[in-house]
Formats: sequence, C-alpha cells, structure tokens
Amino acid sequence: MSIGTIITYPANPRVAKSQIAALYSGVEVSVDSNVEMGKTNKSPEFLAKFPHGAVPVLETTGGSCIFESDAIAYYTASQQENSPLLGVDKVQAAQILQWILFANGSICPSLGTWLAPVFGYGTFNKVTYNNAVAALKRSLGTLDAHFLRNTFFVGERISLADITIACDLKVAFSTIFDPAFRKGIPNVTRWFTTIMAQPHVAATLGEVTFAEKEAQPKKDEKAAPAPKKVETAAVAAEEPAAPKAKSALDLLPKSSFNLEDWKRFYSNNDTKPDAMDYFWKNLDREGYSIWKVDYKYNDELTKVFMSSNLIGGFFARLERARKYVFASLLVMGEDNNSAISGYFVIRGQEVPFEVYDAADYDSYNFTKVENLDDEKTRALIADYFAWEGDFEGGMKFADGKIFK
Ligand SMILES: N[C@@H](CCC(=O)N[C@@H](CS)C(=O)NCC(=O)O)C(=O)O
Repeated sequence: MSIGTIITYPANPRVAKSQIAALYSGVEVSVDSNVEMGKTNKSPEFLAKFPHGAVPVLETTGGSCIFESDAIAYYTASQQENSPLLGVDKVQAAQILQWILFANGSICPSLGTWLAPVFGYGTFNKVTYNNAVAALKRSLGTLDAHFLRNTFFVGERISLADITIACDLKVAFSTIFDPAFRKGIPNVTRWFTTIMAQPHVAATLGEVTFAEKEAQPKKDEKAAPAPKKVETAAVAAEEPAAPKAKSALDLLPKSSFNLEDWKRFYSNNDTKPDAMDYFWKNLDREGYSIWKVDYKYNDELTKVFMSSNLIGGFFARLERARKYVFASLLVMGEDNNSAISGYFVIRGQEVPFEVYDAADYDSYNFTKVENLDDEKTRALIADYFAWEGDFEGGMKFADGKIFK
C-alpha cells in the first residue's frame, strides 16, 4: 500500500528525493503530477492543507499533510524501522540534518538566484547574480573539502543527505556547472557521480548529462517570459524555458475522435462494457493508432512496486504527449516474476516525437496493432483498460497506471 500521494507539477526533481528514499525503504509512494502552477496550488482547498502554496506536498494515507520536499523525503525514509538513510546513531542523525539544513540555507538560495534568469523565471541583475555565484562557490568549497576525505556526507554509506542534496544539484550539474566549474569542485563532482550511479538513484533519475557549456542567464528582460512561479530554492525545472513549439501532430487532418472526451468518459464510466463500447464506436482509425507496448527487460524486474514506479517515471516524462496519448500500462505477475505491458492510443499513425523523445522510450517495444476488428484483440485491450482478465502467459494483474 502506498504511504501517501505527493502532489506536484510534472517532472519536479524535488519529488525524486522521496521516490529514491521509497526505493531504499521498500515502500511505495504515489505521485499526482496534475498541479497547474498558480492555479491548483493557490486554490482555497490546497491552501487549507498546505498554507504556503508551494509544491511538492504530501498527503499521507492517514490524511496528514506535509510540505517541504526534504521533510517529505524524511517521512518516506522513516517508514523503514531504523532506516540506514537516517543514520546509525544520534550523532549521524544530527549530521544528516546538519547537511540538509546547510544545503537549504547556504546552497539552494544562491543556486536558485543563479538559475532563475537562466530559465527565464526572473530578471537578470548583475550584482545579485555575481553575489549568488560567489556565495555558492563558497558553500560548494565547504562540500569539496568534506569530500576530499569522505565518500558520503555522513558515515560510510549513502544517507538522506546525499539523496536530497544530489537532487538539489542535479539541474545545476546539467546546465550551469560546465567543465571549468566542475574542475573547481572535483570532490563534489566525484561524490555527485557516485550518488547518481547508485541503482535506486539511477532508476529514478535516469542518466545524468553534464553541462558542456554553461547555460547563460537571459539578460534581455523583454525576451524573458513573465515569471511562471516563485522559485525559492535551487531547482527551477528540468529544462530551460523554451519557446512553445507546435507539435507536428497539430498539423494532422482534424479527427472526429476527441481524446479529451474519451478520457473523461473512461474516467466516469465502467470500463466494461460502457467505456469500451464508447471507444470502439467513436475511435477514428485514420486519426489515431493503437500500440501494444512491452517492457524490454522484464527479467530484471524485482518488486512490483518498483515496476510501478518505473511506469510512473515513464509517464512523468511523457508530459508533452498528454494531449495526444491515452495509455494503460500494467504490471502483471508478482515480485520477482513480473512483466510490464499495456496499450497506447496515439494521435496519428506513427510514434510521435513527444513519445520517442522520452528517456524511457528505448526500454519499451512499441508494436502497432493492426487487427482492430478481431474480437480477441478487442477483448485483450478491454482487459488492459479495465485492469482485469487473464493476460499473456496466464499472468494476473498486479498494478497499473493510466496516462490520461
Ligand atoms: N523548499 C521547498 C521549495 C518548494 C518550492 O519553491 N516550490 C516551487 C515550485 S519548484 C513552488 O511551488 N512555488 C510556488 C510558490 O512558492 O508559491 C521544497 O523543497 O519543497
């Protein structure tokens, strides 16, 4: 059972702190990435629970509310009795807290000031910018001296401090910490690389790209878009703000099948038979295609909840495809004997850029379903959409996620 739901905007790197802690602690945490910044997080219902109106936040299964990504990650790690992520004694516990507080007080604010104009969230001010870079260098210098003699922040193994601070720094390593900057903090860079290579970290964050060139602040105020959200800490977003590109899919001939209507109908009705009847009656086969999707590395899957997290990660990275795709992806089987597969309904007749550009795409086989009139095929798709039935190899449904 999930310990609760983290509420956020899509692909928020601060959420990864808890997702990684969950993998270490053997618990499941759900993520609802449907926050529309400035709207959802400022609504009276949201503010009644989370008065600062910032994300991510966690609503625990017991109904408690927690904000601040590090506190959420702490709660997640603490689900495991005597979690090694939280230290083996009181001194270690305090030192872990020390580094997390140090990062929040002495790294994230200056990092945020540096990154904001780079991502177009704030106006560039030379003095503020230079001060932030200088302050950050000083704080990273403290870390670099520590990592000259230590592999991890505390003790001889990874702790919550390594996880949260590596997540705070990830976007900086891939955008503004260019080779020259990294040369100035060789021990921090080595530590960061070590943390990124830990299996639970890599499973959550994927492969990290190191900046080749320092991304520059947008200095032309007129060119910078209005601030979309108030950034108070280090990580603004995964990517620098880019002009909104029109999708090639928007240029396809108009379709009679309205994907939004289908998603709504699916959500509000029984899948069998009502939603499936609606689906086959309304589907425009010229305008949409259906794909069987199978994970390529089922042999490597272990815990069912970890496989669910893989699906969650894939879906989070498909955000740009939301207007064009509906999908049901399931984990079938049990711990240490499971498979991930499902069906995607996709605008057009090809797998579009919005899907194949997602980091996880290469881990899946996408096979176009051609025999859409075949009763057996339709029944299987209905099973996948309804999360019930006998799946390939006699496997039973274990968990699933819908992309809608
Ligand atoms: N220290 C907080 C920072 C949270 C934060 O600043 N979130 C931003 C988005 S990345 C936000 O929701 N800003 C809206 C606001 O502060 O009103 C954490 O780690 O959770």
